Amino acid sequence: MKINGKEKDFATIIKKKYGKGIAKCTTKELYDTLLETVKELAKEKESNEGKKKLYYISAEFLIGKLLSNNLINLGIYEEVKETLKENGKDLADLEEYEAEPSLGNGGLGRLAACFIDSIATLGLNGDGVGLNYHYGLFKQVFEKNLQKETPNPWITEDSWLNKTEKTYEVNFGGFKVKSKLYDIDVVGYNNRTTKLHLFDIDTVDESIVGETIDFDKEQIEKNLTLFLYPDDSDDKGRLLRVYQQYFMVSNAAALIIDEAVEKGSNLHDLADYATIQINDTHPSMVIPELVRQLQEKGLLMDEAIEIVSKVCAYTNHTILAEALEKWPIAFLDKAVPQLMPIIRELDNRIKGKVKDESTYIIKDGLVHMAHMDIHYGYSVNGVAYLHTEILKNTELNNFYKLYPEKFNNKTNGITFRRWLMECNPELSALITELIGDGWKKDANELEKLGNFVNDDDVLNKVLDVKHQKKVELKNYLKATQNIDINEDSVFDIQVKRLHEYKRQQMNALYVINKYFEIKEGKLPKRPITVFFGAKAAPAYVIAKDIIHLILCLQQIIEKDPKVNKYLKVVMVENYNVTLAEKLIPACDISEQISLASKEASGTSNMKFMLNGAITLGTMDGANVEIAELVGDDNIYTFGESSETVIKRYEDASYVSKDYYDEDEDLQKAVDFIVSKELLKVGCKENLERLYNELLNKDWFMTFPDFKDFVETRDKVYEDFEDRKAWAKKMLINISKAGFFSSDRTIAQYNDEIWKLK
Ligand code: Z15
Repeated sequence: MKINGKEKDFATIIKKKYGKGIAKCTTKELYDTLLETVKELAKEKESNEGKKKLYYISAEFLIGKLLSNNLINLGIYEEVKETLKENGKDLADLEEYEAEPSLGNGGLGRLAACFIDSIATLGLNGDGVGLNYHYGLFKQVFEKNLQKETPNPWITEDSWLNKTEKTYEVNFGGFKVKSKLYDIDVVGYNNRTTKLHLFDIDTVDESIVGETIDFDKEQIEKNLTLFLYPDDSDDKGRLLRVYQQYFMVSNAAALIIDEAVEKGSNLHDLADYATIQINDTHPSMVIPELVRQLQEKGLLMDEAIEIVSKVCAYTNHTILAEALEKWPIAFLDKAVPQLMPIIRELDNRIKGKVKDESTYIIKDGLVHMAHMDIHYGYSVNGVAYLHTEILKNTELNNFYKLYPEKFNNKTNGITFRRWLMECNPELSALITELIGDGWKKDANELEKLGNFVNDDDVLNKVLDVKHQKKVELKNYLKATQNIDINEDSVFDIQVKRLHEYKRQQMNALYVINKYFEIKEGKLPKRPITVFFGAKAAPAYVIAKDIIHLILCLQQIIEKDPKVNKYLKVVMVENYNVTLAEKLIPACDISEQISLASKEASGTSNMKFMLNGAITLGTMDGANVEIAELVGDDNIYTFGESSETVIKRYEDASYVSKDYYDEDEDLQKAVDFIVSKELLKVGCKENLERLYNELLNKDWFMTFPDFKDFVETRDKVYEDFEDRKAWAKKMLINISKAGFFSSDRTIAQYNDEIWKLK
């Protein structure tokens, strides 16, 4: 590898630094040195310095560990791995040593991370802007079959953060703070870099955090960037969150103005220098804040608003009402009083010209952030075809009627560097052996794999790779969580945040049903391992009850000698990006079972498909596009359509009890939640609450889909036994995954929204 133009090898660097060979170094010494080396290498790479720049503002960037990812993108992964191996060291140990920065909750945060990887790789002039949370998301531990949350520090002395000199003053109601900017260099797979800007303040006090994640919410100077708000698609809204969001966007706006002026902007032409992508409503206050800062620089309100409307674009990631932020005026008056007059002005202008009151920004004492984004942004996009259609025709129909030209779709994508090359080098090597390595730069080339669907030798190799990844997962879970797994069982996996709309509870009902079948002597042809991985928001009671149910089932089935040979439930602890990278390549069946219309896109569905898992899913989110691409023979879909579901909500006609009364198997499964057996290992309060919730409400309609789910899933297990036919499905899925590269998504954002050179 080259550093500052000179050829240097890792062994020489180590020798110079520690006066000893690689073999004699500790993991920490090796890791620190590689970190430094990669940082230096990243600095040498060029970034795009074009006139117009994209600022992707997001409250979350779930970047995951960075060492191996950076080595791959720098093109020195193999070289480093080999050098370590020659000296009796394993890169995997260094990977384990690295702390995972959990600066995101789930899909939305991980999407932002994939996007900056693709922005760098495509060589676009675009940066990420967010917050430097000291603890990120909580660490999940299980105790007595319940989720406990503990703090998860990730910033070590030598981290990927580079301290910069940038600092801004941010005013809150009654006090002000000084920001500090930390940058992470994002290395593209193409000799290009870009930056992730994470703002922080010096006064944050980690010592106010104890064993739990509770802390004094009042002392803003001390806690502003301590934690990532741990809710996902279920925003309960809190004052601290407003402080965080304003801190983020005020810094972002100042940075944007600074950089534009530095490049020669007179601010009247700001739209030629900057475009902002607002990631969900969390950064929406950037609209009034940018107006405010432009006024401070001497622009008049009219022009400031006009400019901001040419700069800001909004992405919607959900139709769940509780995730569309609406802040009480009182919150904003207290935290950011300087913004309220501007927001009122923005609202009055709409009230002056738009009749449809449902689109107003301020209603009943609440500020509707998405409404502000749509009126004052130049683009509104959804994240999958179906999702965008639902926005246009249902959820945001009143806005669509006002501004049809603003609405567009950008189906999500994932970076194949992390989600194939890094997590599955074996499959990557097989693909390259078959079609060359053009797919690494152009994911559409994966289509060429279609030529091998009748090649028995290739099909066997595909199965071999899958088997190897299953063995690796088995060993990893044994070493890290002391879990025993049968690698010859079918690996059926549902990993994602715990939310009722994602319906982990329906998966659990399936497990109960299977448990009964086995007890009655109806044995599956092959043992089944059902994996779950999920964190629940700490305040989301029912979600935690569902975790409790799954952990209780795990225990009961484990202890049942009649059943445990055929069925195993594994709820992995602390599901995160690192675990995703181990689970996904090992998966046979990808569970994507959200209630149709509710999952905006999903992105794990794409990662699983890319790694040769077959989807068992509803016609929801991006599953619809997966089905379209692979065809009916290569995906298993079930359940009611989004139209049926939407209608059912509209006429409020759903009564869960009716389904329960009709279906004996369903009844048995639901009743088991409060059976003697379960109450022996679980908590009465949690289990009864969950039981009642399902029986009396079942808001996400698991009962109507239950029968179809059971039948379809059983068919999947049956089909799995025809190994050749299954391998063919796997290969077709991999070959059709190219569309889901985030390089494609980002190219579309650029062509149709940002228009950067
Ligand atoms: C989140 O992870 C998503 C949406 C949200 O509104 C929030 Cl607050 C968090 C997810 C969607 O649930 C998922 O379907 C989508 O794939 C992902 O964003 C990225 O668009």
